[in-house]
Amino acid sequence: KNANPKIEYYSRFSPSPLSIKQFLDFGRDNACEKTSYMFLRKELPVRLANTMREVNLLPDKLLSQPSVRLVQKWYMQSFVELLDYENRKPEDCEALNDFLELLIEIRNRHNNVVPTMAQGVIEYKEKFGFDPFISSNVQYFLDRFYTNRISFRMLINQHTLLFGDDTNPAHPKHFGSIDPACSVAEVVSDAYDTAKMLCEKFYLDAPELKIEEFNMKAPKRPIQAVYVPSHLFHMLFELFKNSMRATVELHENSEQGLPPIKAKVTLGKEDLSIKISDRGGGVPLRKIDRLFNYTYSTQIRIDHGDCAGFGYGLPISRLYARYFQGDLKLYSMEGVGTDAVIYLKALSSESFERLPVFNKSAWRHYTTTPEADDWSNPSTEPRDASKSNFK
Ligand code: W6P
Repeated sequence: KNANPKIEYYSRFSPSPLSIKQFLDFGRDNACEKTSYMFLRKELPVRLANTMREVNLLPDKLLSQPSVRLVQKWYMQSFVELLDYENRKPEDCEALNDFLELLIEIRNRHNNVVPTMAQGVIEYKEKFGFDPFISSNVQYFLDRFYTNRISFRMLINQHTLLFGDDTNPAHPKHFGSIDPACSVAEVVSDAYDTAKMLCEKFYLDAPELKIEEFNMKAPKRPIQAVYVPSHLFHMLFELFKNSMRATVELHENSEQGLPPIKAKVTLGKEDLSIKISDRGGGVPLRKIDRLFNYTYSTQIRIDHGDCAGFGYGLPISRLYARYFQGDLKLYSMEGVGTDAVIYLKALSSESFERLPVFNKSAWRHYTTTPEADDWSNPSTEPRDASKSNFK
């Protein structure tokens, strides 16, 4: 099915996950461009091929949508272009320079993968309607596909930031995209400010922020993480938009003004946790899963322009958290409000990339049909005792 036998070849390798510590140590200790080149010219095709095999397992009705085809074309082109370097020696300076240029081109080519895939899901739904089996397949696939994309861009960004001549003047103490002393509360506050501006533009008001810290490891010291600040910002910005929207919409006509959003940053032995709490009225438990569902979130958008809920924000934020072995969870109490918690690993040596692997188990997810549910359905019909319940 794959026109290119190299996809088959590279997809047999599993991706090699790196920890934040490894990324950092590599960038810090006189990073070697040749080493990075040697690693990436194999690892990038491996990660692309693993994901391309999985794209091919999507249901035909989805795979045949024009936007999905377009995304497939981008992946194939990038894959083929990377193979040009299979036989170019790292001692060849020109190879190193061309490779770096290529990475930048590939990054640009893949800029719109997320909205384009979303378009594919919309096209599919318009033609064939909502199907729960396909929807759970799509969920499984997109979580893996977008995680792969996050990881792919992480690798490209590290290489281009460390070895390109556009060394980041804004952040001289960063190593590539990693800040070895990322002040978590500062990122919380930046993300809040950005969301606040957006919120004020739409609603002419925004709730205040209160930040608290609890550092179990070093009491009273500000909490720092070895992390990718842009990832953290992305997650927090998304959470603030949601919290602000809920707060403003619930309290629009109330006298007391808006209840503040509270942020609490804590550091323990194992976890660095960030909780964002709003008093926006909460979400019933039944609807919480939907907030992370791609097939669900592709329909309800537009109405609020940019302020909150532009579709894929929450599911992708959770992928960012999980990418380095953390998580993002929502705890809501309907009628009151919502706590959103981002969990990160406290130790950079434990934050390994969490990467999808294309194997038999992944394959089975796409090819087996779900069995009958083994929990009861709520039913209004009284049970007929004359008929056996054991069908
Ligand atoms: C809400 C819904 C939501 C989603 C994500 C984060 C915070 C909140 N608050 O009411």
